[in-house]
Parts: sequence; C-alpha cells; structure tokens
Amino acid sequence: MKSSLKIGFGFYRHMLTDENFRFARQAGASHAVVHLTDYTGQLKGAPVTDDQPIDGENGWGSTSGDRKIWSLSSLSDLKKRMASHGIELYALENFDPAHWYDVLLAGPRRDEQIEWIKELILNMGKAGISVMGYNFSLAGVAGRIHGPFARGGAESVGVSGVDDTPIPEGMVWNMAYERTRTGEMLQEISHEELWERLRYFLERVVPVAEKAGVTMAAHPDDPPAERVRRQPRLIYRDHLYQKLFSLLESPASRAELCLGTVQEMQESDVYRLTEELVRQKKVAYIHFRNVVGKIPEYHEVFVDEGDIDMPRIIRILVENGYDGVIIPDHTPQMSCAAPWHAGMAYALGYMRALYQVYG
Ligand SMILES: [Mn+2]
Repeated sequence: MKSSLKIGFGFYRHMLTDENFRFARQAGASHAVVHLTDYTGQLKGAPVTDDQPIDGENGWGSTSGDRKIWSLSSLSDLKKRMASHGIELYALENFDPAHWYDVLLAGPRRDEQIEWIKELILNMGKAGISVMGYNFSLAGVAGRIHGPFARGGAESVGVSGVDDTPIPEGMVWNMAYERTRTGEMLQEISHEELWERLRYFLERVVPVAEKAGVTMAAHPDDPPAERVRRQPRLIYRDHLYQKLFSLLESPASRAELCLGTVQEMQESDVYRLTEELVRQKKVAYIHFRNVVGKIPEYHEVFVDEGDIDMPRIIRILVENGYDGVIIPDHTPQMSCAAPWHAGMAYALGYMRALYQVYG
C-alpha cells in the first residue's frame, strides 16, 4: 500500500508566479506552503535574491504590514491560481511581524492583533487553506551567516556562535515594524513569561482554528539556543514540544516539524521525536532539510549529505502512517543561473526517490 504522505514546495512572497507554480509541479510537488511576508524587501525594490534572508543592520529589513494579500479574496484567488497548476495551497507560514508584534511583546495592541488573527484563521478556513505555521519568538531566526558550507562550495547558511546583541524597540522577529525608534532596547524577559504569552495567544486563537478547520503549527526555535539576542526561546530542546501541547490540548494545535532545527538542538534525537509526534498525530507538516553540527556551530547542507539519515526519517513517517506534507524548507544555492530553482529541484528529486523506494 502506498503511503499517503505528500511532497510539497515552499514559496517566498516574491515567488508567487505562474511560472514557479509550473516549476514546482514539474519537480513533482503536489502541495505548497506559502510565506506572505516580504522578508527580503524585493517587492519594494531590494536586490533580487531567492535565497533565504540573513541579518542586515535592521535584521531582515522592515515590514509595512500590507494586509491586502491576507484578505479572503486574495487567499481564495491564490488558492485557485495554484490549483490550476495542480498545486494545493496547504499552509501559510509565519505571521507578518507587523500584524502580531504586540502578541509577542504583550503590548497594548495585543487583543486587537489577536482579533485580526482570528479573522485571518476564519478566512483561511473559508479559502480551504489547512494550516497556519507560526514561530512564537521575539528574536526570530537571528544571527545566521552565509558561506560555501555545502558540497562543492554551494552557498548556504549557518550559525557560528549565538547572537547576544540586544533587540532594539520597534523590532521583533528579526524585522522592523515601526519607522520611529526610541533607541531603547527590549527588556529581557524570562522563559516563563514567554510561555505565558504563548498560552494567552493559543487560548484565544486555537478554539477559532478548531471551528474553522485550520491547524496551528508551531515551528521550533531556529537557532535552537536557550536565549538568542538575550531573549528566551520556547522550543529549543526536543522534549519541549510536549510542553507546548500540554499548555492547551487540541487537535488544532500541532507542530511544524523542522527536522534541521531539531537536529541542531543540543542532545536531540530527531528520529525519536519524529516517531513520537507522528504517533500522537501532532505533525501538521515537515521541513525536510539537513544540517551538519549542532548549536552553537552548524551549517545547512544538501538534503543527502547532512547528519540526519533521511531514508530513516521517511521510513519512520511511512511506518507510522504520516499523511501530511513534507517540503524542503530551504536548500543550498547551486552554481548556475537559477540557484534556488536548481537547489529545490535537487531536493524534490531526492524526496521523490525516497518516496518511491519506501513509500
Ligand atoms: Mn524550518
């Protein structure tokens, strides 16, 4: 019997073109995860790159919090446009920091921003988008470096030491959300305080997600250090997913399981965690990527050359009846005229082959 696991593609905001949807289908993807936040400022004229962002002086840059693309009509149109190319729009990944900064910071606009998120989740349900991926973090994906870390000197990202610089006010999740800056730094908070802020959020949003038929899926903290930029992390060790699920028990609260991030954690066992979460039906979708090393020194590599035994992961998924989506997350950039496309096609080919052998 063939496994009902699905293979998908992830798209950044500036990549939402018909050509790229055809490309993904040609590479063998049937599903997609979409980022609607313009992390790299390309829609505002920043230099074109398809690579994942790393930090500049202002993190990944600023976000205006444009809401139009998050509206029901826009989501429905995107869903239909992708479907016309044979791609199911399965999940949105990450809120725009401009839309939920006070949820993360427990600021004065928290409840107002939660209301907007509830409306978004209801609209996703109406548009038929199954999953909302999120990462409840103040520092976000901060402190990474670029380098020729993958096979053959392919450009990739990594971490060499944890970023300990304080976060300026007006910035959260590695993006600036306000033009006016006070010059003050964010106050350091405790892990307990951040867990409480997550609980506050989940208690209000998850019941709406249940009603809408949408799953909230938590990405682990990348890089998985206890603190990054002096602020606490939530899921930076592999046992901490259970803490998340015990905060609020619901089938609509699951994991966006990033294999690379779990492998980067100190003392982690990515096979044990994958099996445990799949058996609990707690995996909404999977970032299927590979890495060499652990926090505080690691780098991302091609899917078939890292520390994770990927065929073993596929066997675990199949044996435990996983029927969700796996996507490459990100890949090293290959030396050619289309570095992102080549990297993604390479990863998809490898995933498809594993599926044919073990699926
Ligand atoms: Mn990931």
